[in-house]
Amino acid sequence: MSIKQTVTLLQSKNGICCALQRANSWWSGVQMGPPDAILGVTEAFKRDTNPNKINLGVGAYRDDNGKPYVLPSVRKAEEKIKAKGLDKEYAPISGVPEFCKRSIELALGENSPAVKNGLNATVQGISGTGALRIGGAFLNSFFPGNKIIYLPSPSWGNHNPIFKHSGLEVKSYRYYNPKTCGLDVQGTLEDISKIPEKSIILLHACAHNPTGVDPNKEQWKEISEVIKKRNLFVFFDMAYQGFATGSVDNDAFAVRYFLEQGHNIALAQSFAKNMGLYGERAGAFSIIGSSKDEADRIMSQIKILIRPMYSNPPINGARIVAEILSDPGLKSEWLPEVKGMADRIISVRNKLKENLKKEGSSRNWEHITNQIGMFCFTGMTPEQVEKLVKEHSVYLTKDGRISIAGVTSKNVDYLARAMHLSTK
Ligand code: CBA
Repeated sequence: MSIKQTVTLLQSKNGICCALQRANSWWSGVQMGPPDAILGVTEAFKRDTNPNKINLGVGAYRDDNGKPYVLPSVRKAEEKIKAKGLDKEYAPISGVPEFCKRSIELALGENSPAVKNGLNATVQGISGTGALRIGGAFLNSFFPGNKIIYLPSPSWGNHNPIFKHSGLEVKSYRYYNPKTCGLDVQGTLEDISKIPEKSIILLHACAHNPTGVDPNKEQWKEISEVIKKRNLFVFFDMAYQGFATGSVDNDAFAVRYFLEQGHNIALAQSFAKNMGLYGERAGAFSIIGSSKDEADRIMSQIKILIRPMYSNPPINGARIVAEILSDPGLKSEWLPEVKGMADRIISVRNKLKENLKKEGSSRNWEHITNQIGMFCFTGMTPEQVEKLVKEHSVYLTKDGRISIAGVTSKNVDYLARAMHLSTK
């Protein structure tokens, strides 16, 4: 065998060539990053071999058998779209037009004066995350006040990186009271009243993530008042319309009320949860301007921002949403499906609380049923969370948040026992 042949053999057998390349790599300075605080939980769950394991990390709805749920209205919409034999051409930069129209109508209501007068600049986003990111880019380029966004404390873990990545400065205001596991309304109002005028404030429209704590209508009114006094610009994140109360209209209360009160808002929407379109990445970003002409100018600039980021969005999920929202028959099938998901979550909250009592837990678990939406912020300490994960294979985020949507009538007993054993 010649030397050349031997080297080739060694290269292919032992990967020597690769080893040499690695030693001289451009990337030897790249450090290993930490796993994502939420999606990393799913990775750890998948590695666990315990047959009783439960994944309550990511906010993804499961049916009562713990299986992902594809909504029947979505299946029907897919059939109808297939029958149309549509092409696969690019969408416009701003997305599928019917999707954008129907999304903003769902958020603001079909009779919304803002929609009727064409005050909205609405574009399709890569689900809720992409919609927030477009919003961040627009605000960073054009917001005429302080380029600081104030987030509730705590907020969804991805808000901070999204807005930092957009170039905005990120600060926070008090929101959650760990003593009551409820809203710190005094703290919220006090902190907002101290935010420098002409800054940006982010509000979760409903089903606050991670706390499951929403202001009631009166509290929303107080929040609107103080925000108006401080002349702040409101960015609503509405990732769970329908998931909190089961009604898409009730859940849009805050957004609609703020508009009525004269706030000019930005809005990020997601159809991941309320249509179960997680991987389809269908979302929308809107700015409500003060005239049609202003909305047109805003739209032109948002398109200029989108074009170098991803050119134009994916069409499939947007077509499904448009089909459901524009067909009255399909829409009337979808609405009870959303309510069904919200109701299952509410019933499982009750079961979990009852079972904790049955297990003999002396802790106050009232917040499990007082909180709303996909998540329960349990109030468990990091040590208790670690116990739950290590000793019982119940996976959740380190802050003690559990996705109630992953609890079922089959695993609720096991979960209650595990929570009791980890917290007593
Ligand atoms: N805003 C909020 C408040 C959210 O909770 C989420 C999803 C999004 C974005 C926006 P999407 O881009 O998929 O439309 O959602 N948050 C999670 O449910 C999860 O999907 C969660 O478990 O926190 C995530 O990506 O972290």
